[in-house]
Amino acid sequence: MFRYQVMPNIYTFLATCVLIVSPVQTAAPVFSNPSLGHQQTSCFENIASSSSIYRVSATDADGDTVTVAIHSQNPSDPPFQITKAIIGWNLMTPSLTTIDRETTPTFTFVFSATGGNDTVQSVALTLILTDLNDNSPQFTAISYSASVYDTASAGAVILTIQATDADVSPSIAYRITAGDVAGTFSIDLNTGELKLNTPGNLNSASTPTYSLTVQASDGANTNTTTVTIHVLDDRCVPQPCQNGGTCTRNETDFICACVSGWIGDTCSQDNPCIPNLCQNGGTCTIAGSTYNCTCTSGYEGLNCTTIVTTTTTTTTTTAATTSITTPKPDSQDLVVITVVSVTTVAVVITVTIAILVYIRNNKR
Ligand SMILES: [Ca+2]
Ligand SMILES: [Ca+2]
Ligand SMILES: [Ca+2]
Repeated sequence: MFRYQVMPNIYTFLATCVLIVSPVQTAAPVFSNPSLGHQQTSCFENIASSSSIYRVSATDADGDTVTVAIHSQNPSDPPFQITKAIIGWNLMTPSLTTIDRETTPTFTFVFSATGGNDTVQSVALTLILTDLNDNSPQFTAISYSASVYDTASAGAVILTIQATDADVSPSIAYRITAGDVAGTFSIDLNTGELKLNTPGNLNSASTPTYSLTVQASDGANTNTTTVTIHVLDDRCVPQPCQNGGTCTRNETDFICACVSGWIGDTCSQDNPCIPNLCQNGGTCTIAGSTYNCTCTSGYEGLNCTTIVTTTTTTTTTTAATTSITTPKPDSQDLVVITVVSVTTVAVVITVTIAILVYIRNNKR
């Protein structure tokens, strides 16, 4: 409170002035677009660059000039633009490239508005790109290959060919466009299952391979691939396995699984081990067209029927022991043995002569 005395001699004027000092009150800009509850917009992908796709609106109650900018963009690339329009501001697509839904299906923006000394940010705006059918179907392999036996039945699925499409909800149709003049094969329009259509056409000798061209179409765009089909001779037809054997085929050969009692590549050979002729627990082993027995302990012989005796074993052991323990006679021993032997022979001869003389004398 201040008092000023202007004319003290004439009259006293008491003026009371009340000064209230307060900050200047200005209104901040307000966004009307986007606003809470209205935070989504859309546009087609591939729209021309620098196209206006959304109107941003913000006002300032003070009448200050409002400037709008993109505060943030996610993802940040490619960068969108914003330009002043007669009314409001236009969000513009990037100037150097078109936007692709398959690369970035959505963008999110936050705008800023500056009026006077105030700057505010808008609520987030989501831009959704609307799909266009701008991609061709892509096969899951560069080419395909499969085999079919010449005995396969009609309708047999040889392989399934698949293609994908980057666009939303693609509907892909499959067709054979080349390589099947006789209609030997067919392909399911929707699933891509390649099937045998006419089995009678298959001949591994005359037509060992087919090369088909298969097309995938999304209604607007197409792509093709090559499918090679190898026709195989079914080695199990006619049945090569005899005597109830089961045939299993592969691409170049067959294998027979024989029933009990039969062996050989085609189960035509009698199994010499069935019945097992090895007695007393002996093990039978096939040896060509005959067999060998591996006997259990205590048995021997072709069929393990001979009992290995203990005597035989003892004798053998004794002989072996003798052979090992008896020392060889040295030269002195040999002289003694020789003298004894000569003496013995002399005595025998003398006795023999005496007996012969006695017999002769008695005969007389
Ligand atoms: Ca696209
Ligand atoms: Ca698309
Ligand atoms: Ca497509």
